[in-house]
Amino acid sequence: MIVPETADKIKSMEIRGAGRIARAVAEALRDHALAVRARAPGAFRQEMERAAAMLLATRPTAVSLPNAVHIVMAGLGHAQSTDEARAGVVRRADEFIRSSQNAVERIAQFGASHIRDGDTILTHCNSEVALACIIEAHRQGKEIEVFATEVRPRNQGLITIRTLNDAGIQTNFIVDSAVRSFINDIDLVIVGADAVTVNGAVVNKIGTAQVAHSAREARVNMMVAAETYKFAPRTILGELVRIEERAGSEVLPDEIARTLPYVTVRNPAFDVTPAEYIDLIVTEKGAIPPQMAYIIIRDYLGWGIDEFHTAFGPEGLNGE
Ligand code: RUB
Repeated sequence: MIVPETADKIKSMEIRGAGRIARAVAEALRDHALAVRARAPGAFRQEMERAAAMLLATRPTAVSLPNAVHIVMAGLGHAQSTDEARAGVVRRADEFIRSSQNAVERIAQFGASHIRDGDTILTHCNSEVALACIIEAHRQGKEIEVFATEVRPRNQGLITIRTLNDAGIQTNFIVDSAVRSFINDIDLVIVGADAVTVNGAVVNKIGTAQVAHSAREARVNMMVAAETYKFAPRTILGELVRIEERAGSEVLPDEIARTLPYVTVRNPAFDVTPAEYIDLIVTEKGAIPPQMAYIIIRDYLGWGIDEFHTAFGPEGLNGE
């Protein structure tokens, strides 16, 4: 029952962060393909599509999730037998997971070269790939210091400071609203992304746009670390990225909310930072200005979901 379990863990945020969600989904589809008993290829496909739909319904914003699902499901291809279809899914899932891990490593290298010895870096939320850049710079012997935000309401900042502490990196933990007070001490902001749209806007954890605004005002560079599978192909077709709004109880306990009949708690989990606030997006294909997002979608993801399957080609993710 790996698919319902994975879906529940993504919904409850036990599994969270766009890259980790994408790999968990690929793993769940692979294990499901191995477990499905259906004999006829049609029935097998139906079972896989049901599983994919369950995973897709978990969280709406991180585009890495539908991208991973489409990449893995393309393994079904035009298989003539269940065995062939199963093998296709398993191969695509393994390729995706491997290629996602490689992408994080490559971005860490590229991203670290944008960090100078002596830099103070600010990061918001908990991004595996943003932290990989910071940790790689530290590993290269650069003396760096980090400011990490708390990230209300789910406190992902706690995961970030533990990771930085374990790496032996000097870190300052601040509340989200303290960013403006410290921005003049910062040399570089590094965040991750849940989605990058065709016009180079970056969707990331709520508060990112405020951080970007402060950084722009203080002339501090803002770098986004994002694998190519976080670019949203359907934004080329005019589709908007849906911003998840989570339960108000994450912000204000129900027992208090109940006593305040005129108060509505709003809890959007993500916001949108426009391209003009972002200096650089570091992908595994290299660093690009946000205005080049279209090229990444066109060259590495295909034009839209329909072309998506073929664009990745039989060799797997990004033709690698
Ligand atoms: C996580 C978040 C992260 C991106 C990138 O939000 O906004 O910055 O997903 O993360 P949530 P990564 O905690 O709501 O999932 O670089 O790890 O993919």
